Amino acid sequence: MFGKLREKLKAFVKRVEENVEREEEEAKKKGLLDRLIQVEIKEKDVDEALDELELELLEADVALEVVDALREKIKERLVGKKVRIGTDKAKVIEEAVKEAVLEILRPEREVDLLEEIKKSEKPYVILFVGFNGSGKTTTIAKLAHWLKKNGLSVVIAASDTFRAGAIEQLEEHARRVGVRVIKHDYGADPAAVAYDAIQHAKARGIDVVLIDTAGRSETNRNLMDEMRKIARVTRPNLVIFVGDALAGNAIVEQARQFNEAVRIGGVILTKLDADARGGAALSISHVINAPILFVGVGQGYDDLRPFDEKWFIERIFGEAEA
Ligand SMILES: Nc1nc2c(ncn2[C@@H]2O[C@H](COP(=O)(O)OP(=O)(O)O)[C@@H](O)[C@H]2O)c(=O)[nH]1
Ligand SMILES: [Mg+2]
Repeated sequence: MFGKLREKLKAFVKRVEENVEREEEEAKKKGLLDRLIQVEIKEKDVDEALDELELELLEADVALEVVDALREKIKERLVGKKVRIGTDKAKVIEEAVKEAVLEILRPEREVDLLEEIKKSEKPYVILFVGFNGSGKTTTIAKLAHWLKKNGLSVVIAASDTFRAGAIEQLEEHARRVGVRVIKHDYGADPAAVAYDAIQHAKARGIDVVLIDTAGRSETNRNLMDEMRKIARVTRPNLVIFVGDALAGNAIVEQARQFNEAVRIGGVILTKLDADARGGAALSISHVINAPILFVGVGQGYDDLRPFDEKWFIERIFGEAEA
């Protein structure tokens, strides 16, 4: 997981460390070391290393604006920093990089989903959006399972009325996690299905409605228009964008599009168990200004992990192999 990002950031730390060590050597040669107890990290020690890092991050699927922001933040922290002679320079440099990454990841708004659901009027409605194959239906089953484990009742709206087999696939997942599905026939209006599910939940005091949607639309209707209509009819408490981490930078663009149509409040990234790069995870919340709520780390119903920045940082910089 995130192997590439890990490798590149570590390589950057090493390059800067070498430069700072060279500064120390030069000071020694000039006989300055007696009086010197610390070396200062200079702009030239980081600039070239940052140029290289920039390219590598783009290769690792980090979005351009995030690369720029990261560059600024790392530079801000490193240039002018004084490192005591004989201390572990790599550690000091790594700390600066970690802080910069944390700042990129930390959302402006934290969302505590269980808290929000508990304090909201019933039912709490979550609309799931994302392209075909991104993992929406699987993720809905996982989330339903997680919500049930946390003592909440759930109903699912089968609003993907377009893709062949979508309703049966959802019903099978729902059966396995023990949750009811509200459905119409294929070709039905997805907004009407979602509306019925909400009425059903209201009538029975169900806590949460999860709305599954199609990732592609009929040729005569635009996907974004369809999402707008569902949102208009159902007034969801939360719109979750589900993105396939393997699609890399493309999902950042997808999220941007959906975000313009229906304001995204949270992100779930799937298939992180197979993600070699990690750039999308680093980029997405910064770009659309919404937190990553969970990550999918496998195909089982328990393979949904609440996301937090510290866990991500540990995958990147920690001892545990990513
Ligand atoms: N390895 C892995 N596969 C996943 C994950 N989430 C979803 N998938 C798989 O991705 C495929 C598409 O998922 P689906 O839920 O049908 O996507 P949808 O079209 O957005 O509804 C399925 O084969 C899922 O099993 C995950 O976290 N890890
Ligand atoms: Mg689906």
